[in-house]
Amino acid sequence: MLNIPEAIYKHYLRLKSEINQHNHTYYVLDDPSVPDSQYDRLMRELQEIEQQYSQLCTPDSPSQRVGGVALDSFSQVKHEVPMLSLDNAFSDQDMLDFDRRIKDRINVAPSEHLSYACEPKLDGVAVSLIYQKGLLIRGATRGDGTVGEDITANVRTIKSIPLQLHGDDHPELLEVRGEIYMPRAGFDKFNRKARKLGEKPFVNPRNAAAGSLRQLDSKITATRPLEMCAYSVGQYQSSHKPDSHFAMLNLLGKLGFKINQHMKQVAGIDACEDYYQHLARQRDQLDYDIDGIVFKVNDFKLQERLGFVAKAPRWAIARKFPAQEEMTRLLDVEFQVGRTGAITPVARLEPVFVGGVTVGNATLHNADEINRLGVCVGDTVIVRRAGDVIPQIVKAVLEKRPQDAVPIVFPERCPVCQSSVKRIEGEAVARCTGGLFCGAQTKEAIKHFASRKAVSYTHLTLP
Ligand code: D41
Repeated sequence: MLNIPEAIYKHYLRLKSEINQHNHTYYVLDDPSVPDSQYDRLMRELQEIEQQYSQLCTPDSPSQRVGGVALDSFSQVKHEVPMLSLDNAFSDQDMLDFDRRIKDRINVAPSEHLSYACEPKLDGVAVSLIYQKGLLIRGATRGDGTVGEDITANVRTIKSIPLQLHGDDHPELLEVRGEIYMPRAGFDKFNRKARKLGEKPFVNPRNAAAGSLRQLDSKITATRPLEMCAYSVGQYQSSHKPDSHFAMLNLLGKLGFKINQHMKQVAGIDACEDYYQHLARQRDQLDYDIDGIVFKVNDFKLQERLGFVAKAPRWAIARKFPAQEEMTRLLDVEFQVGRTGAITPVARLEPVFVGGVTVGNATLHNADEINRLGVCVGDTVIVRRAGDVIPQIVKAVLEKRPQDAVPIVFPERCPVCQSSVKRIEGEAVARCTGGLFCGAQTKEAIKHFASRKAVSYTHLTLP
């Protein structure tokens, strides 16, 4: 082992801190501050020094986020402080009852307004992260709340998780709890690529997050666009403890964690209802899936007095949103011809209320997707609608297949002009070969030409 000259060591620490800072602004604050090329240059420089002085290559080095050797299995870990679950509320009345029960228990007049912390309920995987003397030493899944799996190698690859707490006044021991999730953009990108390559897409972002964390090879996890948002603490040893949930989350933000930007503290259960309505309207515009809102009694002393029943705290509740996945029946499949002749199968569904709207159509993408889903006309299917993307069929419920279910046959001739349909080797899309002879292609071409995007483009390219 070589001795490190002081100047190199100092330079190394500066590089490390700069890279950590970039990861934080990019992945926690969602604010890309330096071009990728600059980031890559810093990282290469760091790695070169680590290659020469191997003692620097510790688990908290940002170079270690690419993953390491694959495991044979995950070991089990016990949660010293159990990870509780959440009770659900499905109506305004459930929320009023929740508020009333709490006030009864702590002898507060019904007319008083309790302070509640409100936050979106992210749809991902609940995890626990332990920091000793400021360093990440263990990451685990929630499991059944008492015993989970050690996924330390995988969580280290997630760039919004600090490997080292920020500042120098951090707790001796800190267990952060939060949700690891896959933002919709990353999920859609992953699935688009999988479909193009004829591979299996993920059913929804929650499965994508769970599947990515279940990888024994952390190098695979490292390629998945996962994020973590902190929502509470377990073990906590420090000279100072915030006195409310809201203050604790703000502290976690200062220590380097991502905390939800929509989190808010409000007074009284009516304000909780307003918050719920407000977020329900914003749900489609968020970058990630949420399945409801979590409301927590803000004051830690009150939380302690309230305690928990069975495995859920009395001081918290999750008010659910309409489901983003529902079952319905596939009535028919139509084949639409686009401007470039691409043929897209569109499912006609028995209308169903999903993700807050009534859905009657869903895309089936292409022939590969139809084969992969193995879906028939007449089948009961699961449709998913999240964000403003086109609803998708994610699964056929085979147990409910009727006797007269009809397999979907991809047409060999264009449904509009009868020209032959061709599929280029290695491409997922099938196309009508009719060109402008095809009525559908002509119509779409004119629509495209007249569209604002195309017109402004033409305008820009004209001399
Ligand atoms: O966003 C979430 N999924 C979320 C989950 C959240 N924002 N807060 C949560 N708070 C708790 C308690 C109140 C028990 C600390 C939770 C969960 N629990 C939770 N996630 C999975 C099981 C329980």
